[in-house]
Amino acid sequence: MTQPPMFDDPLEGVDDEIDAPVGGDDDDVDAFDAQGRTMSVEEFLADSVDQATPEGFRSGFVSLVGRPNVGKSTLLNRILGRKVSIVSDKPQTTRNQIRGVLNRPGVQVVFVDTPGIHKPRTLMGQRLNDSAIGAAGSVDVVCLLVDATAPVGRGDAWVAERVPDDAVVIVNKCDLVSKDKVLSQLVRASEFNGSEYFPVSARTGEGVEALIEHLCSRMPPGPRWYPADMVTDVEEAFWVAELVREKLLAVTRDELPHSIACRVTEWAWPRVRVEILVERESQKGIVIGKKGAVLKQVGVAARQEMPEGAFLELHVKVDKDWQRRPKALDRLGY
Ligand SMILES: Nc1nc2c(ncn2[C@@H]2O[C@H](COP(=O)(O)OP(=O)(O)OP(=O)(O)O)[C@@H](O)[C@H]2O)c(=O)[nH]1
Ligand SMILES: [Mg+2]
Repeated sequence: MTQPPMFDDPLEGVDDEIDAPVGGDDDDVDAFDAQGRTMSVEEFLADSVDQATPEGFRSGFVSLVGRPNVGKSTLLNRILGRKVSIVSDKPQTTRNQIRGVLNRPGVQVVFVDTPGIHKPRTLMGQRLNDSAIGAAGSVDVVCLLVDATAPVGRGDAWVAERVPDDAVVIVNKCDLVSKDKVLSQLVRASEFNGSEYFPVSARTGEGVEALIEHLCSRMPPGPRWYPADMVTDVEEAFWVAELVREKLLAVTRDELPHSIACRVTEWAWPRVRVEILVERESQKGIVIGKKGAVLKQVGVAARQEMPEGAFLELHVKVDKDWQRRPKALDRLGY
């Protein structure tokens, strides 16, 4: 589950020390294009050349939507058996539509992981919501996830109002609660638009195969959108920046996780330079840590999930209030 899916034949690395400079520099290197922005399903379809549908082949798009932290990304990774979307216990981890491809005999399902839908407080929050709601409108099946451990409430209902009647309602994290609790959550969730209800655990995999089989059965006739060996279309540079952000989310708390953005500013494999943006000067020190300890820990953890030999350079930079600035968000692909 931890191997990044998209690196082919990584070159032998020359350095095995991680370089985690403590001082953020202020040079304004613009990250190159290959990251951040992921196409919406509509854009993808508009961009695709017409493809022939092999006799009897079926395919389609399935989006995973729900409030933040319900386990959408964990479920996507579980379905694919590969990690293609980062996960954390902080809300709003996912900030883009992330596509992952499942191939089964005679059928291809393109899953779309989406940002958690929430009450936005910043322009970024608004954009994340728009992106997630957009992904609920342009796919063959919408999966609405709710958390088995939290009260099914107004936030879930708000999301449910925005999904089609034939959505699949998924109660996730069933490993954490009793069977009775699962039942009562299913009853609560049955108030939502839903054609089917699945209790699952994305963590243990329980119930996931039944869900996959159901989703495969709902795919209409269609072409193979992606080659059979492709698990995701996420770009390498985007993925490395995401990995760094995931490791940062694991060690930060309160408002800081929301204030962090990562982007690759240089890719000369095996040397990769990732810039970590924070919103305020005071946050810079926290991300760097005492004598660079936090940055170093983050770099080591991220590198463990990259091909061997990667040389990661992490830099921290203040980009004041980037979450509220349209241009900054555009640049980051949010
Ligand atoms: N015990 C348990 N924990 C889970 C399960 N699914 C997800 N989690 C945990 O729930 C937290 C949130 O998981 P994510 O997959 O990041 O949730 P998300 O819905 O993608 O969140 P956003 O991207 O922020 O919207 C993480 O700590 C996961 O490890 C599950 O089935 N069981
Ligand atoms: Mg997520």
